[in-house]
Amino acid sequence: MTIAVSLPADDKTEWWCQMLRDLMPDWEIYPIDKVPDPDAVTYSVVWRPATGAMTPFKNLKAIVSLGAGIDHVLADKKLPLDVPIIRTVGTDLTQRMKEYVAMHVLRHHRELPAIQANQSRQVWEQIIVPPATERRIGVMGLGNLGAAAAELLTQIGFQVSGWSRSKKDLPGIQCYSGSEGFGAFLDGTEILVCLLPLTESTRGILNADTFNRLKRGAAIVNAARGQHLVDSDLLEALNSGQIGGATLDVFHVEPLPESHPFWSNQKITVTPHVASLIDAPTGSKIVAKNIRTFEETGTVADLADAKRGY
Ligand code: NDP
Ligand code: OXD
Repeated sequence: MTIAVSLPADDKTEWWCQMLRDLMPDWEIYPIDKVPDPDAVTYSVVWRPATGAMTPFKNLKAIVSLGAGIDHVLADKKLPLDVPIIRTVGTDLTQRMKEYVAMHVLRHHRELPAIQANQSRQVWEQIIVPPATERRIGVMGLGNLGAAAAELLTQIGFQVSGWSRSKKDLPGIQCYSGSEGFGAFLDGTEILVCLLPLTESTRGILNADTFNRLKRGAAIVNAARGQHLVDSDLLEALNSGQIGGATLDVFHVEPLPESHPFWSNQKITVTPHVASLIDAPTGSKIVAKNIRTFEETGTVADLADAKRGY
């Protein structure tokens, strides 16, 4: 009945431990480096655990990812692959992502970066944009987050296409699937939103070939993982004008290094992996519920598939 908690920052680890202790008084909950008896650990709760961090725990029943993505767990090549991984998802996470996507799609749609640049030079230029009903948005990934964001975009009035691994049928959304549907999905897209999980099939998917199929001047919103994007291809596409602007929330290295060219590129908006952060008070309730349910039934709805990678 012991839970080991591991986040990159000690203060955050302690914060999550305290939240979980309040909700699970019958459990022993320790920061991973303070666990007194590794054999007693049956669950670990982790965000970006160190390589080999799970190795001492021989009796793990499940690993809880403190996030929707599990790539940060699978990145550990010493991970015991037979241990189930539970995702931490929920209405808060979805709501926050919907807000982020709507805000940045609307920003690109209404040319706000150009208007702000004009303001800084005291230029009064009325930029006329088409109504949302004439703007084509493509959402990559139609899971919890992508489907919800795509639905909200249709409610605003955009023409929305979505792309997933398996075929979907979502009201008001033109759905494409698989590698065979990718080209048609991209053709004519003016704002491309990435909400894919990071897997070997999706790594580097935001690359020059993808950009070249979009409408000239298209915008990119990447709120998924930095490794989806080929950074140099984006910089080139921004220089050539094939891509008009980008909003990036996630990066190959986080925090984004000071010397990275994205910081100073006028066509890029950098946000510090905040599209949809789970806060400990809300997230700990989901984690506690999932651990209890898993303990009682041996499964939960939010189980990831490690073989599939998400
Ligand atoms: P889900 O697992 O619910 O959905 C993933 C979607 O991607 C599914 O529709 C899936 O298809 C599709 N997909 C997976 N692989 C492929 C592929 N090879 N080709 C086409 N489609 C594919 O994930 P979530 O919506 O919960 O989260 C998505 C990602 O968002 C997370 O993995 C994480 O990386 C990122 N994220 C970022 C946050 C941030 O703050 N920036 C916050 C939370 C998440 P199918 O439906 O057929 O399985
Ligand atoms: C997640 C994230 O995967 O915050 O939940 O990136």
